[in-house]
Amino acid sequence: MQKRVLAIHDISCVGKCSLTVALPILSAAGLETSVLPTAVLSTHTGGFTGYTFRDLTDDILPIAEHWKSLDLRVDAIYTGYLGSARQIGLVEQLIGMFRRPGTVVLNDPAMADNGVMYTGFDAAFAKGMAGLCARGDIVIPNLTEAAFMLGRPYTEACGRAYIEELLRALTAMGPRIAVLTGVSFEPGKLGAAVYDAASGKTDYYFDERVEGYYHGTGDVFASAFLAAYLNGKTPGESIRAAVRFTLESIRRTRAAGTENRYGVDFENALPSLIKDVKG
Ligand code: PXL
Repeated sequence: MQKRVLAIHDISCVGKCSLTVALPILSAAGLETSVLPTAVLSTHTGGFTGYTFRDLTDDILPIAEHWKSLDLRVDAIYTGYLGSARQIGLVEQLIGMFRRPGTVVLNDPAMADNGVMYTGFDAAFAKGMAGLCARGDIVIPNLTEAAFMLGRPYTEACGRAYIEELLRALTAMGPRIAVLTGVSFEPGKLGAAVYDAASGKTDYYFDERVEGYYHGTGDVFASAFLAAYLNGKTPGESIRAAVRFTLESIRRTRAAGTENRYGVDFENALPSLIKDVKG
């Protein structure tokens, strides 16, 4: 039977990220994707000013209660950018309503990058987000988000020992699988690491590093990881598919010379992702 994912992120109307990335990627991978928008913004908050922001916190429970009346079943719950600190507790409540044995709860604590919190978030939000991620099955932070959730200073230096200790500390919070993005052990190479506490296995996948900051790539990566994982790929295979897909999207964007803040051309990389996750 076709799997259903419930994706809980904002809708940034322009500037590809969050739901405008998660929905097409998961759908293309054969997954039915239901959405719960946490907020509607005219653009995302990175690299734009003057954006509108409609907070949908008060809609979360009424939406969840309607779904409950339909006896809606979900195979995975995927959370990303949340619109307010109050949403954290409400999303936890919603997960409690829809989680059954076997439901995969994946949390991307989309709140920070390059050592700084995104506009509008603070240390208290990071603490709340850590509480949400502690209850999930899979957590996918970048190095900044991982450090902030664990209450540690952010450091760019990341040797193998540091990464593996961070992965273990993340799974010690609760989730079975921790994925770290933005991992690099040598110049010119960038990738991801994954640790599965159930098997005790750590996997890495590295590819070419493209210089520059490409907006929305955390969401592209996490959506591709989930697409691969729910299609039966192992955690190691899923980070490989996600790194390759993110890199191809970035390469296409660089070649086209598009402004980074509008997001990456993941659409034209979808055929390769499908080959990787369905193959
Ligand atoms: O991709 C992360 C993200 C999602 N949603 C909104 C954002 C950001 C990052 O800045 O601003 C609204």
